[in-house]
Amino acid sequence: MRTIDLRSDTVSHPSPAMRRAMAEAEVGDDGWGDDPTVNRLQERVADLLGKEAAVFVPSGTMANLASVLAHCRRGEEIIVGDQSHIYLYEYGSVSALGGVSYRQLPNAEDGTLDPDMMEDAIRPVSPRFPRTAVVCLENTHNRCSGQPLTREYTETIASIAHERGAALHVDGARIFNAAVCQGVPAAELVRAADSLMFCFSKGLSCPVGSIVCGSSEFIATVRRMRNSLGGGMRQAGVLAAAGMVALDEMVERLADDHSNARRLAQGLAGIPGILIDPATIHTNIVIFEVADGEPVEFISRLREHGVLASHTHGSKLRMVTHYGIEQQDIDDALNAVESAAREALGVA
Ligand code: TLP
Repeated sequence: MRTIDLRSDTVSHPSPAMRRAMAEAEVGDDGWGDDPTVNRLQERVADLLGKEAAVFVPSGTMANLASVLAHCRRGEEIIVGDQSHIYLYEYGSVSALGGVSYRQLPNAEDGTLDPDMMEDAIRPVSPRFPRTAVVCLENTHNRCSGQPLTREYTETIASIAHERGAALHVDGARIFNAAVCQGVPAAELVRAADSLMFCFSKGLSCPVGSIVCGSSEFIATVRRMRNSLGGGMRQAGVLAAAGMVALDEMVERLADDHSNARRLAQGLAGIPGILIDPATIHTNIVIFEVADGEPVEFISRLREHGVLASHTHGSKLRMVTHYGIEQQDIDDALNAVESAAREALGVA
């Protein structure tokens, strides 16, 4: 039985064209700035996202951490959503390693932060208060069912932040999902942001790598931070080559992941014992609840039926569509959920 792995889009494998490009990549020592493929990828991405410069980093976690460290000095503060990846899943690294504190605001179900609350939360300049150095948004929002943020919303938050002396960073791990689903170029979505990162290793299906974009001065600092975190790489062109292919062939196909996610959500909504509002699913992340069920137990039952899902929090489970998952896999996954629900919940 084939396993249908919907735990994350991080489980996606590189395409045949990526593997070929990786094998043939022109490389050099990136520590010396000599890797031509890394350099080409950085220039291409900066151009594509409408920023002056970009730097290739090993992971999304390091991309966010190096960005925050570049924006903040010790004792300063960042504003994050209480459901954000930076706050929940990045090991407290900005405070552990940077002496930076987190100020959390509640994320609405659509992944936004309330602009008025945000305005109040940015501290006035005072010798007593920590300086609020940066506000962080997440687009799409992982814990909020992959909800995309609009260009207008991002601009509103940016203008409040800038007026009060704070920068705006976008954790755009899945920014191309947000762009494709709204039919807006990614550059438009982040025009107002001072910095952003996105991941090559999620929906874009590369084996490794993320990238940070911003002004040339900011990126020079991020590069130093990356290196100080041990993230400097040598012949990283083998990884950047996959990123180049991803930009050519993996962006537009995200629309297939979105329609598979909608099909999954609609199917789940029809299964007794499963709770989900399919209208909230716009990109590739599907979060649902198992009524009266033990989510962890439900996940092991699903595994017996050949489907892998992940537990997010409370009674919530997550399934993520990605390259390699076809419409038939979605239909098979729905059959598996139906069987697991019947067994686990005693639903007829
Ligand atoms: N998200 C992963 C992990 O939490 C395991 C996932 O499966 O969704 N920002 C956002 C919004 C993310 O979703 C992730 C990873 C990251 C940052 C961090 O990227 P990596 O895993 O490359 O460090």
